[in-house]
Amino acid sequence: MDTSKSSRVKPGDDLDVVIVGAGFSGLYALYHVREMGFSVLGYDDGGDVGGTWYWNRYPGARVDNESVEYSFSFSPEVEQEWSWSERYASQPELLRYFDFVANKYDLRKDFQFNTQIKSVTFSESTNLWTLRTDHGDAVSARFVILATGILSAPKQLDFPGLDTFGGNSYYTSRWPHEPVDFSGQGVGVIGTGSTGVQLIPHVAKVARHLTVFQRTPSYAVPACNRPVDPEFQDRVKAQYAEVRRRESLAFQGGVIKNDEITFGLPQTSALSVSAEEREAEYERCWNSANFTLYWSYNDVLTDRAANETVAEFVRAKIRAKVDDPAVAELLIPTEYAIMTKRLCAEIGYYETYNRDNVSLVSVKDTPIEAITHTGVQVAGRKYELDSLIFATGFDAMTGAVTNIDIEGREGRQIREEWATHGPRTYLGLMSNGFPNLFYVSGPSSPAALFAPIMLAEFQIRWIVARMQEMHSDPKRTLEPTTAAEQRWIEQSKEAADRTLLPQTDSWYMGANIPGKPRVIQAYMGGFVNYQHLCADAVANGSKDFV
Ligand code: N01
Repeated sequence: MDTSKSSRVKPGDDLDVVIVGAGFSGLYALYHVREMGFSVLGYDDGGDVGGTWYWNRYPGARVDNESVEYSFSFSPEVEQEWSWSERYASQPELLRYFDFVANKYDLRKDFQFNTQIKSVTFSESTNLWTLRTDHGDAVSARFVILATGILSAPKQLDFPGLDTFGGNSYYTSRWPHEPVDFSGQGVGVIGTGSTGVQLIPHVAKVARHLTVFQRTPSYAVPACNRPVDPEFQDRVKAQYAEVRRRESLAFQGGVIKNDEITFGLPQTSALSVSAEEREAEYERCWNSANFTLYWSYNDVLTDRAANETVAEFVRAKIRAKVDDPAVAELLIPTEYAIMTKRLCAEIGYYETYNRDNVSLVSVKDTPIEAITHTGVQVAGRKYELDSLIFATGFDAMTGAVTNIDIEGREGRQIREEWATHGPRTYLGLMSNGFPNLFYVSGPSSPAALFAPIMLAEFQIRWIVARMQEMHSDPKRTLEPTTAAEQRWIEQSKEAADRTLLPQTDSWYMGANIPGKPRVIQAYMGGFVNYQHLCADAVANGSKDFV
């Protein structure tokens, strides 16, 4: 592979492409765009590559997709040269991986770090976008790729007295780079989603006392992490292209059960088998890989009764792990279907509540009243804390886009257009009124519900192919019609309505952010379908695009 290609950028040049974000999407976008001969610059407000893994460096952070799948497929060299040490890579190992790829292809030289893009404005006279940074400078480009991530804009908090806390405050999504030592401290954690579930056992081991403030309990299953079996890794490497091919044909990503690579959906209903057979299957899933319950039976995400059989299985597991029955009941979700919020992968999470130095405070019926100078106040009681950790989630899917002032044709603003009825995109890739501006893992794409890196690679290839088609004619622009957009919104809703997801308040539905329109934020029709639809969109170009 020729790594010497560099973009042809000189100061003041109009660029072909600007990429926002240096996570896995931005890295591959820059690589691919550069390979195709476009001039390109990338920006990231982080200090280095890594995106989500640059920011979320809290203790216990690790991916919950198999490492051998959560990796780039574009480079057979990287596939062969890199070896994973853990089945579900930890955040430090993931950063080492992205560093390895960035070095191998010299990607950093075309990224500007510690730079936030504040506004992106389209000129109808030049057909160029102007991007302004928080340093006050600007750059112009014909194409913009927003590789800004689905879970990168932290949820804004409005606890009364938030700024009055006199101890140390930590946000998991902006964790310090230097080690944090909680030993001897009274620590509070707000939030028990995937992040809290990973973090809490680590803090409990060192804190003098840990108080967990839980509003909604999560369903968490064993992470089933372990060192990668070298023989298994060799087997994957020997057939990587085939593994990726089969994964791309799977509905919602691949499944590796007990180091067996299996893809595809189960054909059996949970309600069609005996209770004993079902229990045995759930037990096998429970012990094999973190998310295999999703693939146990074909109706666990679509039929409430089938779903309830999984939920009851997990509830019994939680009861068995937690010594104090009253604490166990607080930790057991009863009000929503399992897997309609993202399932959490845990390592020692439930056992943490058996420790003498850990207490659980439910803030469901009695919300946090205030953050005070000395701690947190709930139902009139003051919890004194030295440190307070916020694991409170993200303005998922749309937040990273709407945080930028994006102005398209006729002064149209993305933030305003999405404020009332939710995001409007075609295929999660583009929006009407915003020509030549592309999203990777954008709102209403299968992101969040499919192997993230594979989806990003697919979308970036689609985007770059469109840019190539337009390259020879500088006047050409591309944007979807409003009709195509509307059809996509309806298709995404129909796909979601076939599942139980819309019944639960989750970030999939935008429901974790007060005031955000409650609509499905992701396409649930499966990746195979999605690939066909993206191909059809091109074939129907004259119909779906302006
Ligand atoms: O965020 P979340 P997350 N008062 O939104 C609580 C991915 N991820 O960062 O549910 C009190 O899930 C909130 O309570 P409630 C993964 O896709 C992956 O944990 O709104 N509590 C909830 O408990 C995941 O789904 C990995 O009632 C408040 C928590 O904060 C996604 O990121 C690891 C509150 C937020 O949970 C997001 O996970 C980590 C308030 N005012 C993350 N506001 C892996 O790969 C919020 N909360 C393993």
